[in-house]
Amino acid sequence: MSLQRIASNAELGEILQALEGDGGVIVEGIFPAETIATMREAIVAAAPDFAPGGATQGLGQDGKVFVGANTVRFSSLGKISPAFFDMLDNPVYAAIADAVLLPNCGSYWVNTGQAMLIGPGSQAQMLHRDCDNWFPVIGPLWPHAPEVTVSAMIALDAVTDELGATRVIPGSHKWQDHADVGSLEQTVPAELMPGDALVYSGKVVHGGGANQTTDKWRRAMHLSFVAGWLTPEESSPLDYSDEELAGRSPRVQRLLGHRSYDPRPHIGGGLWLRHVNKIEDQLGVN
Ligand SMILES: O=C(O)CCC(=O)C(=O)O
Ligand SMILES: [Fe+2]
Repeated sequence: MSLQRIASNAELGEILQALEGDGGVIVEGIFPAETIATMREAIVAAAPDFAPGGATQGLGQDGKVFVGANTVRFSSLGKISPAFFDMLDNPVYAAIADAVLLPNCGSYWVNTGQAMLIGPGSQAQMLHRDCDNWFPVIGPLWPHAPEVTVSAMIALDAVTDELGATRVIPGSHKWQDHADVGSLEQTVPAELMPGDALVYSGKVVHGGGANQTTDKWRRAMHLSFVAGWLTPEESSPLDYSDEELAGRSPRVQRLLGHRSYDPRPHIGGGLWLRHVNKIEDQLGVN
């Protein structure tokens, strides 16, 4: 069993079918080389400002590790490079996220835009499902829970098995028993070239791999979205001012919490309303 690799210019339906079938798909060349090179340079330059193991989020118990002692993580990537805003407007990832999330969720926003750098000698991350951030909603509905989050692990350098490629258990998004997160033996590595992304369901079991090298870093970034009626991991609305986002697209403004949640055409209320007068601005209509 391995993950399917599909070129980013393939039919959207082909990508969605692989994502639906396996819970994850590698989309090759989804982000342009220049964007990735710019983002990589900015992330490498910023990384020394962040302590390894700092972003533990209080997670990981019983010897299980969520953010390893030699893993560097940081967010607010638009602060270090505007290339991040371009990534939010990436048409292929936008089309995938729209297809997966809009039918269940109304509009969605950024959950993570985060550098995830796994250092030499790091052990594998505990296996988990990203949707468990919102366990009180997901748990009782499992296995019929809606998709509320979709993620992309994006390579900034070549990401190999040896360096700690994300490991996925294909098909685990359909397992009946939510408590079952399988074992490392059931996982396959999502090896990526720069600009490739592992796009995966919030329901699929996965985890960062062990970095088996003594001197090389796994350089990747995580860009994930969540239903606009759920609280994201990252507080993007506080991280960016209206001025910083003034020239950005309505999509980018909404993704970073500077426009309101819009349930239409689904049932639901307008949430996260802004202090603006025009109703179309409040609800994020272009
Ligand atoms: O670093 C990785 O490869 C995976 C990280 C991850 O899945 C997470 O933190 O939710
Ligand atoms: Fe994860």
